[in-house]
Amino acid sequence: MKNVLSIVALMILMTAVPVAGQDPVPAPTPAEVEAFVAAAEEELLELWIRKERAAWVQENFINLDTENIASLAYEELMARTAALAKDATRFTGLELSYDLARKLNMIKLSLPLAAPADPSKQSELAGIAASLTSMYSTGKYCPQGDGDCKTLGDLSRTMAASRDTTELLEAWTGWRSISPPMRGKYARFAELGNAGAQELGMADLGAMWRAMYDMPPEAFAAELDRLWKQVKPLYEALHCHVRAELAEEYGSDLVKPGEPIPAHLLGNMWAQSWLNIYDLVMDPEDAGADVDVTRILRDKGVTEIDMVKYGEAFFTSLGFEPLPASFWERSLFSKPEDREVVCHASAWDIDWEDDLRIKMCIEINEEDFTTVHHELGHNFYQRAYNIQDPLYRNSAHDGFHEGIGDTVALSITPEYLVKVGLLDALPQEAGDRGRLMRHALEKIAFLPFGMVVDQWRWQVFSGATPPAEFNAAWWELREKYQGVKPPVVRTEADFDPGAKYHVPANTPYARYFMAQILQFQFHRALCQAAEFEGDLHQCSIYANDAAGKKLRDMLAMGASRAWPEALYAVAGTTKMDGGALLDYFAPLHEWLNEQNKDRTCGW
Ligand code: X8Z
Ligand code: ZN
Repeated sequence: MKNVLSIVALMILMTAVPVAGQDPVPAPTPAEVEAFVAAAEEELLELWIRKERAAWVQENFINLDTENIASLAYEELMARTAALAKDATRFTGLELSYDLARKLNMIKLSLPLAAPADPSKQSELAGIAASLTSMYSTGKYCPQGDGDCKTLGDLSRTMAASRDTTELLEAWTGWRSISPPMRGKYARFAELGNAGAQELGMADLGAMWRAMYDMPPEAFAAELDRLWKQVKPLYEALHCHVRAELAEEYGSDLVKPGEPIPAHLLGNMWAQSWLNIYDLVMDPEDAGADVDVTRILRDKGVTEIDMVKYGEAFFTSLGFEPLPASFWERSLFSKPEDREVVCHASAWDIDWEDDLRIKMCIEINEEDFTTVHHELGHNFYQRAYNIQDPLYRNSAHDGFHEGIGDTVALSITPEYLVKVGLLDALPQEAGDRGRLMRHALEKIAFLPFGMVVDQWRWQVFSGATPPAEFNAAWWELREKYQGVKPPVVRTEADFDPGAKYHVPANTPYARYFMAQILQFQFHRALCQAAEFEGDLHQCSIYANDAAGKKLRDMLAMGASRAWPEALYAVAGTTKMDGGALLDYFAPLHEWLNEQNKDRTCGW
């Protein structure tokens, strides 16, 4: 500390030393830094709100004009953010309070994209960003030209329900017909985004994303590797079992032992959740009490809005205030027939205070019931931290934001369903392997995909993967991490990463991997606070005051402290750890190992 002080004192002295013919430039005072940060926060807040309104309209009414308006708002925000971040370098080396130093750093990292100073490049970059989102969201597969076109929703329903490999293959390749036109734009996007990040002193845009975690970028990459290694044996056990069951269904000519699984057979467009092939991988005799939430919702006649009401009621049972009336008036819950919208689910806080909304094309099924809770988790987090200064109105890190609603959804147990009247009585059968398997197909299957998306983008942004290798690099990673392979030959005429929302939308993805790990840590800690005794997967924190208070306190911290402190507040540890997830799935893991004992696993 002493050294730092003397270096700082020296620097202040040096800047104040008069140079012949020049006026001395006095070092900024702490009061000046404070005034700079306050003004920056005020300005940014206004620009965030303006950009958010424009984006809301664009995503609810996609057309050329709304795209233009949204692009302009984003351009302005990017330009001012970069200018403020550069201006803030004047204060580098000064001894500052914790909050001032933290906020100055946050200005630089407040967006997932940085624009270069050149205004023509700023507008080009904002324009590409807006058009990529629109291309994805209006993308359709039109087998006979323009006539009978299929949306992502249509194709996803085929991926989920069909067991006909010809149909599955057509849906899979059909959706990927939307992304080749994005390829050139994406290459330029990476170039411009990198230039912007470099002007802010980062190695590239990927390094800028990795700098958002209160640790050096390299340490963050190592953290992810560490966590992935921790949970990988469970993924491999699930993969092994699922591959064997798929070989039973489709034959071992198509699903070969010891090889990656063809990606069109897993019930999901990106093979990121395998919930939809539950019936193929779990025999009813092995399942025990299997609670099929999709069937329950449909049998009970639950509507889209009812699903959201159940979600809200869970949060209010934990002591959160109900959602404001404006949430119900302004949200989008169902896919409109008359216009193009971004159907990919999202949560909004338009005024950074309490103008909360979700935008989602809800379908009545278990996956969307979980997603409703996921989105509401964002909204309740947003409102909890609205007491903070603008730069602190964010989650501890982005994995926290993604993990809160999922944590709550882990408490959707059979006991909970009985309590809220969705289930008439607890199932009679012993054991609940079926429910654990459903969760594993959603959450364990997801883990390697959660790694792949940003491993790919980091390589692209660093230049390790040039445009000529975009698609090959994508499939190398998909095979390495997920053990899946494309069902037909792919070439560099394809651009398969562009067929996943977060790539054209430029949403970082490592957050979802971390959320899968963190939600089990949160769940275990909150169940401990609730003094629950028993298997972790049977715990529900519904209506528990102690768990609710713990959760509310952490959410209210926002981004005001480094994330390990927020984690400590809820889980009593400063490290992300896959142990809770392994704990939760331990009974299933054991069963999978038993099933796999005479099988050859791996790929
Ligand atoms: O994008 C989402 C949310 C919105 S933040 C619906 N998720 C990822 C995805 O769909 O790929 C949630 C799980 C992973
Ligand atoms: Zn989310």
